[in-house]
Amino acid sequence: MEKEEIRQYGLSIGADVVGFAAASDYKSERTQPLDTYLPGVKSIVVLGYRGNRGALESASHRIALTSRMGEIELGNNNSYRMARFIEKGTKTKAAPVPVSYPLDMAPPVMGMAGDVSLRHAAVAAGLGAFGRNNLVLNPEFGSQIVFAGILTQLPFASDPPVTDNPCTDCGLCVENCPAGALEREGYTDTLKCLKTSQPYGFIGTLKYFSKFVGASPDEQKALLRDPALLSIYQAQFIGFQYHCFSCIASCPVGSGE
Ligand code: B12
Ligand code: SF4
Ligand code: SF4
Repeated sequence: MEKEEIRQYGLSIGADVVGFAAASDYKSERTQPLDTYLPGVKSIVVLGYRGNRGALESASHRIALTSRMGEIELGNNNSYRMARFIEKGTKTKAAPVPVSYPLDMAPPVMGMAGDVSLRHAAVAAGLGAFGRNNLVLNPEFGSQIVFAGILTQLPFASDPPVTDNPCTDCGLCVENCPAGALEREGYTDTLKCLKTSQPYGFIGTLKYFSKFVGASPDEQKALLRDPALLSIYQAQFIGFQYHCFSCIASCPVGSGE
């Protein structure tokens, strides 16, 4: 099976960009070697899905989140389909990587790294370069793009890297981050980002229940009527709940402006 057959299949099922990385070119210090997940792995097929600009710029985080959930669902669904396509067509093994969740929640990772870093995979597959917002900027879509990956045993060489970084270093992402999580270049303060972007995620849930445990019976009754509990409940069945997309939305690259 040739690269082009896989690329065309990826585009036909809804990916906006498709790239290839040789497993030896995947370099991410904080994640495990790729053969931990697929023995005999030789390459990663990386697919990118652009978000809806209107959703991203919406004043409602629920609208923005709906686009993100679509990207994640389409991404996971298509990675499964792509792995089937490769396995059927080549009699080799292929394994889809989660677009977002599930994550390893045991120490030392504790949900702070994926099994495969899809940003590093996207860079190795020639789909973009790291910008000042620590996201990977695709030359066409900027950082308004979510990545998915499929580990394969096919010996593909990497696609040519993006050598002209689309990031202009304008600093808008840093200025517009409400958490101040991007102040230090090349580093995202993950705790600051998490508290702002997922206020009803794990940290918010822990805060709510810690308050509940220490409260008087009357305070507990009031806490049970707190809208925060409903938001926590909603986040559980959605799977997560992003309230902030500023480091993507504020970036002019790929915005069409
Ligand atoms: C865990 C996670 C988070 C955590 C921790 C983030 C982190 N520091 O890694 C939290 C919850 C904070 C988070 C936040 C966000 N995330 Co997130 N997240 C992930 C996840 C699941 C794993 C990331 C991972 O493995 N990190 C650990 C290792 C790889 O990071 P690291 O080696 O320390 O690298 C960091 C720095 O060192 C730096 N870096 C590393 N190498 C280099 C090289 C250069 C040149 C530079 C400048 C920087 C740099 O970049 C990283 C940023 O902290 C990935 C999906 C996946 N499986 O890859 C999505 C992912 C990274 N997230 C994504 C997005 C979009 C977001 C948010 C915008 C949330 C939102 N509202 O959508 C914010 C952005 C925060 C930001 N600007 O950095 C996208 C990024 C897409 C893109 N175009 O780059 C991903 C790839 C999901 C996807 N499938 O597309 N995320
Ligand atoms: S907002 Fe400006 S500095 Fe930030 S990633 Fe985009 S181009 Fe780079
Ligand atoms: S998602 Fe929001 S809080 Fe997190 S780094 Fe981006 S702008 Fe900052």
